[in-house]
Formats: sequence, structure tokens, C-alpha cells
Amino acid sequence: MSASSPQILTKSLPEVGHFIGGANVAGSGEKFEKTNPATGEVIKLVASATRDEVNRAVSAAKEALAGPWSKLSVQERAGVLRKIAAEIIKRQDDFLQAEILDTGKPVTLASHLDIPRGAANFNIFADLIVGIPTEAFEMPTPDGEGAINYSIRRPRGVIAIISPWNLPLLLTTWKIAPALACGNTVVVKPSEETPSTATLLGEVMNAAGVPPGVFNVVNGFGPGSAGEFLTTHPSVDGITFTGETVTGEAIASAAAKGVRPVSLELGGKNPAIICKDADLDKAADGIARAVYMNTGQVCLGTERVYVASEIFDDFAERLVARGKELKPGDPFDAATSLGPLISEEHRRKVMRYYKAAVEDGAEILLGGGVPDVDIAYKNGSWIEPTVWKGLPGNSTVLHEEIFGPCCHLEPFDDIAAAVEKANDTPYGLAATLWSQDVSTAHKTAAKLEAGIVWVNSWFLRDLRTAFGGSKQSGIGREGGVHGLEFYSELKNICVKL
Ligand code: NAD
Ligand code: 6OD
Repeated sequence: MSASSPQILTKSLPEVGHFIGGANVAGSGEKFEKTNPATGEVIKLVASATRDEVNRAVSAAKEALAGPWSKLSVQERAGVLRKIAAEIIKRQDDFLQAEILDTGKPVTLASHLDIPRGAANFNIFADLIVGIPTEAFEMPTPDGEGAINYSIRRPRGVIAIISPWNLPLLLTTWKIAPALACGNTVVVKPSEETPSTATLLGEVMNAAGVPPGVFNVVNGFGPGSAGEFLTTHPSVDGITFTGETVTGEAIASAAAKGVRPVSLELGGKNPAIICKDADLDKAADGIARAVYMNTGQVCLGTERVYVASEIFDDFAERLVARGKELKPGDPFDAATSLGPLISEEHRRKVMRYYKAAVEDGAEILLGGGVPDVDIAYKNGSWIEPTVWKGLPGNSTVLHEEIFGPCCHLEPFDDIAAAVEKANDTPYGLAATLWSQDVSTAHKTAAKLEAGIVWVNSWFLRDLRTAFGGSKQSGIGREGGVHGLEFYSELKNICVKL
């Protein structure tokens, strides 16, 4: 990507601007090139928001807080959210096209996960907001008359939403929906790699009757660009972020100025434990998804697998076999099951870990390089699904988040030792555990240091549940009532009788 590009090359490229105050706005500042990761072709020019454009978006959001949006009842707001969901489904093909061109992910994945979840996020928070209770307490007072306390929810104000590129529509709507459900207004800064679906969402908001200024999008980068302009803006009342832990630290310090609430969903180095009594085929299917899905670019994905010694070879064989079945190619072809990585820059990062694994003495059971692809895709950011074993405990490959379709397998004899190794990480996002013994499953799940533990499954989501990471994987929980806690101010009213 470069900030400027020759006129002659870029003249006919479609442009992605911003969405401010209910209208698409062509950027007035620099434009950068967006590449299709499947082909390496430049497909779009994206406007990088100036400070003035970010100021305009935040002002539009601030003004909209006092407009018709604030007059809607909770039931009416829920109705608007349901219309947004219906509109996303109606425009499913547009969203698919935009998401697939930006990410290169296979249509089978985007049409089953990304776009339907984008719509489901609005429906679930519409359901939740109308039913969420608050608390009430009666209290005695010295005069014998007493008092009652009750609480009500109020919007926090303007919420800044900063999102990553791996599941663009799914992850931005996961924040937009609860923020709007609680009556806030939002300014979204999508990843520079995936500007399109958030921007398209602007049209959906208008069609669903969302008043101008309630939903705004500014495109651009992070530091010294739209992300920083937005998170440091004094009129932003709360910040919600999904992305890398190191970026989370920068955003937490931006939020500290003005003491703004912040929700952080960050990176992981997620373990899996496969017990000797696991259903091997189901475990191999589950771990194959956890390692290879979205080319390993899922924050919840598994990169470290601890397997009971008795079944190690059988499990490894099954996982490798499933990796071999993956087919890279045209993302729009229903037969394609493996997409590229998001960018050349990210491929260089993942390849550094592939190289480090070999240098650290890993035995490669699968992959390790770049796959053969059709000539039309030869400039894309393709990478092979990869499985290693035999790494020493101090290898960086076992401690740093790679975010690629790869994992390391290690045998264990004693489940306590497997749990200790699983927990030996500064991260604590997700873990997955495979056992048919109910006691082992419950006892081990409770010991794993992670915000989310799946037993005999992975990425099985009930949107009413708490979602978030412990340790360096985040602060706070979103999802269900927990998301509504972040996006609303709970006010206690004490009435002396
Ligand atoms: P990233 O942190 O590089 O970028 C995320 C967003 O932050 C982008 O929009 C970027 O422009 C913006 N940004 C970067 N620096 C900023 C700054 N100083 N101020 C304001 N905004 C800034 O992350 P990424 O590479 O886009 O995404 C991959 C990472 O996201 C992985 O670490 C993955 O684990 C994590 N992730 C976590 C979850 C979760 O739920 N915990 C979900 C998805 C992805
Ligand atoms: O399912 C979700 O709600 C969620 N936030 C998933 C995150 C996936 C990370 O890549």
C-alpha cells in the first residue's frame, strides 16, 4: 500500500470515502491503494480521513445524540436494529462482494459466517435491549419512612469503534449493534485493509431509517491518522477496540485522557488440549477449523495443541489430512476452501515464524511454505497450512501470536502438565478442550486461564454469553448483557420517601 499513486494508474479505480452525517463523503486528504489479497491487484483507492473530517464525524455524532434518535423508545430503537439486520440480508450479495474483494476469504466462509453474523448481531441486541432488567432496593432510614433505589440506563454518548481486518463486518457490527441498542451514536474506524463493508453499512443505515449522524465511518490508518484522531478526540465518550495487544495499549492510554471507558478485545496464543478419551475424528475436525479457518486469521484460533501421548500420532495424522484437503484459489468459487493472508506484509510476518520454527528445530508435518496456485492468483498472499512438532519450549513460535494457518503439536502424559503449559502465556483469550469424560472436562475447563473455553467444540457462539479475554487479551466483556453494561451508563436514583 502507498499513500499516493500515479494518476494514470488509479484514474478508473473505485473510491471508498467516508460516511458522515448520513451521507457518503469523498475524502479531501490523501488516498491510499487497497489491494485484493487473492490476486495482488490494486482494486480501490481509499480516502484517509483528515483531522478535520474526523472532527466533522464526531460533531455529527454529538449533534445526533440530541436529535430524533434520543426521542425513540427502546422498542422503537430495537425495531430500527431489526430493520438494519433485514437490510444487510437483503443486500447480502453486495456485502459478500465487498468483503471477499477486501479480504480474499472464500465465499463459502463469508456467506456462512461473516455476513449472516453481521445481521444476527443487530437482531440479538434488539432482543436483549427490550428485555434487560435493572435493579431496585428498598432501604430503611432513621425516620422510619425509608427510601427506594432504582436504576435506569442511559447512553454513554459518542462511541468510537476501532476494528481489525480479519472478520470486518462481523466484528464492527458486534460493537455497532449494542452501541446503537443503548441509544449511543457511533464513529467507526475500520481497518485500512478492509474499509468497504463498514462504509456500505452507511447505505443500510439510511435505508433502515437511522437518523443522520447516528452512524458515521471514517477511513484511514492508526497512529498519526484517523484512528488516533478519533481515539484522542475529546468529544468521544467511550472507545471500543478490537485488534492487537500493542495497539490496545496505545488506545488505553488515549482513553485515559478524559477518563473515558474503554473496552479492549485483543490478541491471543490460544491452546487446545486433546485428552486420550476424546472422539478423535470430532477433535480433528474441530482443531482443523480452529487452525485453518479464515487462513488462521481468527483471534480465537488455536496455535498450540497439547495431545495425550497415547493418541498423538493418530491425531496428528488426522489434522494433517484435513489440512491437505484445503484448496486455495478463486475466493468466489464454492470449491475454494483456503483464502490468502490479508496482505504481503502479513505474509512476511507469518513466513518469519515458519522460518523460525525450522531454525528452532521443528519437524514439519504439513506445509511450511507457499502453495501452488493458478496463474491468476500468483501475486496473492497465499500461504500453506502448516503443522509442526518438536519445538523446544522457549521457541518464539510457541509464545507469540502468529495469526496464520499453523499450529504446533506437543504430546503430554499428565493433564496437569498440559494445563500448566497451556496457561504459560501472557495471553488469555480462548482455549479448547476435547474429552468425553465429563469430570475431566469440567475440572480442566475451570483451570484454563482464558475468557472463553470451548469443550468438544470451537467458536460455537451464543451471542448472549460474555465474550472477551483475560490477561493481555483484553479488558472487559462484550456480548449479551455484558455488552450493554459497557455501552450504557447505569444511573442509580435514590428516592427518600
Ligand atoms: P491492529 O491492532 O493492527 O489494528 C486494528 C485497528 O486499530 C485498525 O483499524 C488500525 O488502523 C487501528 N489502529 C492501529 N493503531 C492505532 C492507534 N495508535 N490508534 C488508533 N487506532 C489504531 O490489528 P489488526 O492487525 O487489524 O488485527 C489483528 C489483531 O486483532 C490480532 O492480534 C488479533 O488477535 C486481534 N483480534 C482480536 C479479537 C478479539 O476479539 N479479541 C478479534 C479479532 C482480532
Ligand atoms: O464471535 C464474536 O462475537 C467475536 N467477537 C469473534 C471474534 C473473532 C476473532 O477473530
